[in-house]
Amino acid sequence: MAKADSNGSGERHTRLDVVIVGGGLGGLYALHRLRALGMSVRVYEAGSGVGGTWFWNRYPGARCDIESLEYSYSFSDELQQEWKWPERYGTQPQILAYIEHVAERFDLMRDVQLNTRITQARFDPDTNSWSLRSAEGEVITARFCVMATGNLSTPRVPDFQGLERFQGKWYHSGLWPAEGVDFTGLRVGVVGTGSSGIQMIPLIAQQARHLHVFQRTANFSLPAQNGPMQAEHEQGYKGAYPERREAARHTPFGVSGYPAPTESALAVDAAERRRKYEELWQKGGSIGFLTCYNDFLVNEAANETAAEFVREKIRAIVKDPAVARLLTPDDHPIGTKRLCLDTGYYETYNRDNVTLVDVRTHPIQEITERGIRTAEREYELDAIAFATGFDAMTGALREIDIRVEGGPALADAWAGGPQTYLGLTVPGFPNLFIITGPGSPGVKSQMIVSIEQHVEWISGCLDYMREHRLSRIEAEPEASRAWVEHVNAVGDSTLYPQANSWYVGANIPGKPRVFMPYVAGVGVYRQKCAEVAANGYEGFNLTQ
Ligand code: NA7
Repeated sequence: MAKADSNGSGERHTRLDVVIVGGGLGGLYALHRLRALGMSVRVYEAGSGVGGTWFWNRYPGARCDIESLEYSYSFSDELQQEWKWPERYGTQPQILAYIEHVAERFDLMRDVQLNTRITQARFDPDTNSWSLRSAEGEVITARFCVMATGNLSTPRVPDFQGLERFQGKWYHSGLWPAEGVDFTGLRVGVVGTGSSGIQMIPLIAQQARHLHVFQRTANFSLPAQNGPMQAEHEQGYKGAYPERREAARHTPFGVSGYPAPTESALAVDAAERRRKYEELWQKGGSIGFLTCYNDFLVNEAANETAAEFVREKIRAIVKDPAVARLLTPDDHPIGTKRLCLDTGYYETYNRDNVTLVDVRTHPIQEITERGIRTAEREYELDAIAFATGFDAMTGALREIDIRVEGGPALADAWAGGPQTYLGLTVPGFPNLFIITGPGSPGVKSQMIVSIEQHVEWISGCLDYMREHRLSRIEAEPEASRAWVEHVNAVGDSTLYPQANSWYVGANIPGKPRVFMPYVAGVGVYRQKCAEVAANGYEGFNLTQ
């Protein structure tokens, strides 16, 4: 049981075995698993509801790019059998409804505290425990701290001069008003053409009087081929769920039906490749492309065959050749940035009320009272939607002042890039766990597969520690150094680092350029984590 009392200063003080920061898919499952160990556990969540990413990203068109039958928890067969997904790809409201259902079904909310933003975490080496402080003044003490703070939870509006002067309304995709925004009849500007921009642009175009899209870098997008859930497909899937889920755990991206490819794109002739790409295009989704050939993400010539196929599609869809040219990506291999999925994205540029503005050639200089001024001219707007991304992967952790009493802050320890062991723990920061952190496959996988694997590994570790009467676990600096080196070596053997993506922190000025995810695949990674545990937590110092 959690114990709460009030110390002399009137501060609320709570004592727990495990404190979890973040009430998204990771934090909620951690609560469920760790509570089952009989530990006192509580989730602290900044939002007024659970759901994390799916709570905040309420922009029009927000939708998962992994099929809903895959992008769901696998830990309860009753849950996965009973839940009905209405569409092939879940929308934000559908996924949020699912998460809320899970929270209710497993009675999680009694140990979730909403509207509480953790700002500080201190480890006391004398007591081997963490003390967390919330912005609201609460102090929470716990032996273990699990950071389930998310990878895309620190929205970033670029530091444009003059934003405060703008007379219209502005929004960020990751902080969208819960009541929605009606753009009917308005002159709207969307800044950014990543996944969020590509999802919102077709829908905003349908409402706005005129939409200006401010694009710095053209992005590859594939058709989602979304649609209502087909009963037969659902039945087949659910009938094979246990096998599918198990198979998914051993694939590169954690998605069943897409095992590791064995053939080179260059080993087949052009006609055969085209046939395959066309089939994948018609089928919809991105994982098919990412796993179609074994050199898609490691060999430029192989990658170029698919990139050119998609460029041809863009040229065929977009009627104005000048606009098509601007929309055609040419600065990064396909798949090295998040490969977007869309519904009618390129077609949207054939509308009379949509204008593409090239802010690579003429960058945005300032926001004015009336709109956006680029190096070329001013655009008058009533509303601006920033789809400019996040301080990804490390942003939420760097925002909390995490440190061992008297030691450096995690943000400083990571000034040159994140240092983790297995992406789960940090040398110099005992009893701290991160879910789907940098150095793990997290963001390069079906997130829930990775979340479940991380949470289960952590709960196995805490159970082991309890059984062996251990109170402190800390990654050895040498093990972490070797892990980071390995993560980098795997990253460098691929084409990923070539792209200026949020995977390398390129969208945040001053952020060190480090390719952060571990991309050897979730299957390889799972095995590595299991081996570490089986070998008595190799690479960790465990003490009483
Ligand atoms: P992303 O993928 O980081 O995209 C951000 C977009 O905003 C991208 O097109 C950027 O252009 C653009 N951007 C950022 N700063 C500027 C400035 N200063 N001027 C013009 N354009 C700018 O974020 P998303 O929210 O779309 O997606 C994040 C993830 O969420 C996604 O990958 C999925 O996993 C879900 P750039 O490419 O940097 O030139």
